[in-house]
Amino acid sequence: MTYTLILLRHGQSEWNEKNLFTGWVDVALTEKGREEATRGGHLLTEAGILPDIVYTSRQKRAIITANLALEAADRSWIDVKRNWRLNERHYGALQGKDKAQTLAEFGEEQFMEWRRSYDTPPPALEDSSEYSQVGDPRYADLGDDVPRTECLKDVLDRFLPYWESDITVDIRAGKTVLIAAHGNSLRALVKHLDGISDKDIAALNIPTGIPLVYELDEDLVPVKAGGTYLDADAAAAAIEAVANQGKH
Ligand code: DG2
Repeated sequence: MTYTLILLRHGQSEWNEKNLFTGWVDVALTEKGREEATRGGHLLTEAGILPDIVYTSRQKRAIITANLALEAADRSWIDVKRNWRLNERHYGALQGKDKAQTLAEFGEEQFMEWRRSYDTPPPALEDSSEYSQVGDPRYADLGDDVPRTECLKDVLDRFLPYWESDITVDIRAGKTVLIAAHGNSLRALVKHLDGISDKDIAALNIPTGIPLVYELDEDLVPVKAGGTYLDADAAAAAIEAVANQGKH
């Protein structure tokens, strides 16, 4: 008996296109991003892997990606659960900054430390910033605990309780679960699933809009480490592009 889990990073967002650090800023999908999401749904249909329940963050790039993919797969009717614990990593004071300019200003070592180190968060975002989520009614349940910055470890720490309390319950009930989320919230989950070390997770990148399917055994350990991208060739090229973001 195995379980099926589908991970889907949202399609290209307006700030992915502009090469800006996004984090908790709620940006829309581009037309290309919407097409990627729809294609993701078609890939699921072709593979015969149809979700029974969908989890998303509270950010519209993930929500709309899920809607478009499910519409393409004729599964718009399935139950949906949204939680801030699936949100993108809060990018702190980098939110809204250009990745290439940040690389040029601070150098590659600092840039990669902020982007990919496991436990070094970027500088905190000021509450007065236009890109702050302090006071946003969508996060009223967090009170003053809205993040001002996060490293990947922080994301894992806030994601895992929800994974245990909700998502794994649906998986163990035999439901095919779709998680539509973000580059770094999904990196945190993949680190947990595949037991990737704090050091090695720096090299893992997730492309937009291509479903990543995991078969999990009874202990929720992946049958195949790393899972399977439904379009492996497109995924390989897109992973390379994410890894090199900011460098050209
Ligand atoms: C990107 C990830 O998040 O950026 O916040 O800029 O998946 O929501 O577009 P997403 C962001 P990198 O960590 O890959 O630079």
